[in-house]
This record gives sequence, structure tokens and C-alpha cells, in this order.
Amino acid sequence: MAGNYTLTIIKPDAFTGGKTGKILALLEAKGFVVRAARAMQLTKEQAGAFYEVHSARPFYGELVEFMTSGPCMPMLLQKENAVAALRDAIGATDPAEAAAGTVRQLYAESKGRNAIHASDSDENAAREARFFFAESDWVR
Ligand code: 3AN
Repeated sequence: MAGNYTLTIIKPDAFTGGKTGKILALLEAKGFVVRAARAMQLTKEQAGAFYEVHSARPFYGELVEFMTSGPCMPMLLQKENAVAALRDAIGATDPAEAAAGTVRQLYAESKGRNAIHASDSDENAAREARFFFAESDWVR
């Protein structure tokens, strides 16, 4: 899957705020194709494990709390050079610094409540895709 897939999550702020359709439309307009999707509410264990790399960061507790505060929508997206293309499309972690027209500039409230997750490497995209989806969940 290297190179062409990335994992995104429409986070609870955007999902409960009714922004899922708008965000998906923006991403589809940029050429991303949905290969797998589900709507779910993460448990503390799931969110803690998903963000384990950040467990030493001061905002870890807040991050797990927020990610379990409501439903979210993990999706496996396909596009050429998908990881870099999605990072580009979502904008900076802090919406105040996100470029015009990016998902976070348009829909995020703050560094913590920032609407969307995107994998930061091909290796993490593969790990995160396996975290949420079985191969049998993929649309071919
Ligand atoms: P990104 O999501 O842009 O890759 P990371 O990997 O630095 O950003 O951080 C992972 C997640 O942790 C972010 N999406 C955000 O929800 C949360 N986060 C990052 N920095 C902060 C912060 N200073 N305060 C609260 N939450 C934060």
C-alpha cells in the first residue's frame, strides 16, 4: 500500500458539528478516493493505543479525552503520494497557522479540537489502516 494510501479520521468536533460531508467533498475534489470507512466512538483504550507515540507529550490526556468525547469517522484514502497530499490538504496542526482553503483553516477550532487526523508517514499509514480496518473492509 506504500505511497498511495493514507489514514484519516474526521474527529469528534467535526463529526458532531456536521462537517463530515463538507470535509469529504473537499478531499474528493482534490482526488482522494475512499477505500474504507466506518463511524464509531473510540474507547479510552483504543484512543490511548492509537496515539501511543504521543504518550509522553503534555497534551496526551487531553487528546485521549477529546478523541473519546463523541463519534468519529476513520477512513482509508487513496491518491498518488497520499500521505503528503493529505497533510497538505488538512493544513497545520494549529488552525491559526493553517493555509487558506485547508480543512483545518476552514473547520478546526484549536490545536486540540482540530477536526481531522492524517497519517504522517507511509509506515504510520499502514499501521493506522490496520488499526481500524481488515483487508476485507477495503473497497477494491
Ligand atoms: P498532527 O495531527 O498535525 O499530525 P501532531 O502529530 O503534532 O499533529 O499531534 C497529534 C494530535 O495531538 C493533534 N492532531 C492534536 O489533536 C493534538 N495536539 C497537538 N498539539 C496539541 C496541543 N498543543 N494541545 C492539545 N492538543 C494537541
